[in-house]
Amino acid sequence: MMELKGKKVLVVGLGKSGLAAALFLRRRGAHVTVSDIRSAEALAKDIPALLEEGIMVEAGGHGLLTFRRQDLIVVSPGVPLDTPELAQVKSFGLPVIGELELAARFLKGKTVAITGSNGKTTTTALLGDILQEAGRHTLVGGNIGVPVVALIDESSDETWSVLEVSSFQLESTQQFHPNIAVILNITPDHLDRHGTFENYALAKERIFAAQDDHDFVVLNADNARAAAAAVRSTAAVYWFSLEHPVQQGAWVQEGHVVYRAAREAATESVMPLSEITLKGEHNVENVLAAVCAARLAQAPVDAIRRAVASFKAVEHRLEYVTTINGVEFYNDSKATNVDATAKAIAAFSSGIHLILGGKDKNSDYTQLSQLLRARVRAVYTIGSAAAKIESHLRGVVTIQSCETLDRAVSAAADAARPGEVVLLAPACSSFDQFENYEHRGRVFKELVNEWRGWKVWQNA
Ligand code: UMA
Repeated sequence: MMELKGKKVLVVGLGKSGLAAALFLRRRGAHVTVSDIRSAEALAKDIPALLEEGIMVEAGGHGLLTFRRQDLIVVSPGVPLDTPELAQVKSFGLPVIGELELAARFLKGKTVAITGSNGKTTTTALLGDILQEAGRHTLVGGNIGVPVVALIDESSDETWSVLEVSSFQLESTQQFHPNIAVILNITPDHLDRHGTFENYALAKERIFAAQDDHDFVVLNADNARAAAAAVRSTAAVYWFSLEHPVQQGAWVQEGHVVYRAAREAATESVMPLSEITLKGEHNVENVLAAVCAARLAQAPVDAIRRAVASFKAVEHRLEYVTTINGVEFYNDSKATNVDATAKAIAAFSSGIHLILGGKDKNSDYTQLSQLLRARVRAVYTIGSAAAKIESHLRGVVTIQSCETLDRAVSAAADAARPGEVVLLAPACSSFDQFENYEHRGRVFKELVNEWRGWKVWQNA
């Protein structure tokens, strides 16, 4: 375990991860400074508590000197590793690690880590429920919203930590060593940070870089880039597939989720697909991945079945909001890339009124064309990506330029007929108009409820 007492540590970024990391490091006796590009006013709510703990705060920018006077630098996931300050200190040989790597060095017990371009939060929450149902002491954290460093004090040798890990977090890992690693899928995302798809995919593969042959990696046999990772893993490879049986792992057979521990082992029936309450084929994939990881963690089949059957969609992930005059409203604000939006569209057969847009991530929206033609009645664009989306999709589908979410909700709700669906699955990040995707999803739900009030008033 790493010695922190008396060490000078700089934490870069004062969001959720930075705050949790700074407090943890201080409690372990380090001399901690936090540096953030946001102004002191913007950080005002956190500064007093930090100063009280004896943590120094640098606000309004990163000073080169602050970076140099340290023994260790811990970066938040949202901070790119190629900033001039980090590049310079790395060239001096100063250790730079991410919050996940720091946490992993202290977290006790066993770890399952789940990554993927889409589905990781749902799968993480689901696996957490399964292990809990199986009677394990379970902790859930990571990209799902609870920094891993905040789990350390609650962990013991008996703990199973289920961690959602992002490419941002994995990029700065060194010894991070999950007992079970899951890659759900790899499709283009975050190209603005990683530059190329291959760089992004290689960051995801770091999830198994420190594993050995006592560990397991669970891969999606139906996703070419995730499956291709198998050759570079030293862990035992397990598979899941919606399309065909796999040698060892989980798949769908005659309307049931089934699992096989090894090629020679018997195939176990885990549960009928009809008991899965989550919507969309992509969620069956998430269930298959969770089942496979849960069996590898030796959770009994009946506990898995109970937990999956009672699992409700996580907020902002194809979350059912309400039905107004026969029109269903779904909030998939977490669909922040093109692939996630494609999956959300595929969950409905037709009659979709789709709200698209936000901050572009260098994405190719033409990839949605086929699905839009087949299932979507109209697209309502919002945010700074609107013009690009409109130019990519011109002639494919009816597009209404709405600029803001409130206008898009009323335009879509006005146009939708009974039996149709209004779907927020924007394919973009939210940072141009909202604090984050959660904020965007909450505003969407409020607007839908206002719309309901308006309709009730009109009909009165
Ligand atoms: N900052 C700097 N310098 C920089 C860049 C940013 O000081 O060069 C500062 C910002 O001013 C801000 C802070 O860094 O004050 C933000 O840090 P952060 O972006 O790492 O945000 P956290 O609040 O710590 O949240 C992070 C994850 N955010 C990102 O990866 C962008 C959260 O995932 C995660 O839930 C949380 O840690 C706990 O683990 C969110 C996310 O959007 C949900 N993730 C991406 C995704 O899912 O697509 C990867």
